[in-house]
Amino acid sequence: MHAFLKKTLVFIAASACCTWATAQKTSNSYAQRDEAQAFVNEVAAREHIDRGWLQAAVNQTQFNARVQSLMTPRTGPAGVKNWRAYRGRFVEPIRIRAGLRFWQDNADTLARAEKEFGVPAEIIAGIIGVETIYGQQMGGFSVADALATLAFDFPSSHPRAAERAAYFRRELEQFLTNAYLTRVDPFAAKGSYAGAMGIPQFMPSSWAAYAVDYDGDGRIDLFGSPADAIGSVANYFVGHGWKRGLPTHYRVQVDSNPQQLATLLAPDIKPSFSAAEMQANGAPVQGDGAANAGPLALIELKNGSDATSYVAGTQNFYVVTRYNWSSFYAMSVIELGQAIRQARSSGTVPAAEPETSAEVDPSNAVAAGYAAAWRRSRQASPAPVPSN
Ligand SMILES: [Ca+2]
Repeated sequence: MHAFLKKTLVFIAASACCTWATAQKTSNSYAQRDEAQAFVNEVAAREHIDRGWLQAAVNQTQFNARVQSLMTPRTGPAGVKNWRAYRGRFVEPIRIRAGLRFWQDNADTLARAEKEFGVPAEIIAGIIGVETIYGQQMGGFSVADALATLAFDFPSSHPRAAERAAYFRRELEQFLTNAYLTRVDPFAAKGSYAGAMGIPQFMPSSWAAYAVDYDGDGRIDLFGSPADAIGSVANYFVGHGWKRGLPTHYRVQVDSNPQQLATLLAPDIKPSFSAAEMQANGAPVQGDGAANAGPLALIELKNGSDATSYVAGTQNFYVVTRYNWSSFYAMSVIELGQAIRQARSSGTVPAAEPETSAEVDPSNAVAAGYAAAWRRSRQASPAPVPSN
């Protein structure tokens, strides 16, 4: 049966007997949804994309219940935050070995990016390792369907549902615009359930703003070109304020009283204190950090029932969190990159057997997906949300 006729018949049959909600369940297409058609009218009015093409593309998008479910906040008590457990999922032998290979295969490009953008190779390698294990796990969701689902059916139980839906409508518009302008089939793109794509898991807006052709073949390919991924990650960091030569963090000794600690933790991951102010609040920064000129943040890394770890994060630590607004995420990126660099310089390759089952345990895959989702939801939002 012709697809349009089939959809129409399903729609009519459902409307005849039941509510609209039933019709939604019967047909997953957005072709008859008011929100989707309003989106077409709104985007077409901006005239950077042909209306007929846009209409056809939006009409082909389908609701994906799994995308909606994965984005739905879980109920129940939050688990105890544990930095060491989180770290163990990312700074582990499988990722370090894959990172060594990636660095070896792309050493010239990483060195060029470090020189041109000022972003260390180990930070770039850390990001790409945490995101996709160097392109091994780029996601299998239809990006068009995922973005349409989150634009038109964002889970209403989310505390910022309206804001998030608006964000995903903008991402859907950008995704379709990118596809239209580059003449690619929007339904060929696969990615995370939040619509992040390729080796560095870029959202469409990041792709449009920061992706670069870094292998010089005249096109940007974040799915197939490690060089384009490397240049794009470095450019993303520069675009978010990366400072060449500045460490991401320093060691800090914390002897603060509860009031001082509350003062230092109030701005969360936003660098807000001079080294002198840190010291005055009972948290002297160690080593070179004592002479750091820029603002610092006291980064709290809870370890379950064990003693909390702290570091003094710089502007560059904050920039890493622009990829994912989470101190756990940023520290994992930094420490994975360090582990790869150390293995590379010492020639010590970690054992093949992982210490954890991060790569085979589906619950960890979901957790990693959540980390990515939080990144997306935080990336576009200035509203403060708790970090890990
Ligand atoms: Ca390229």
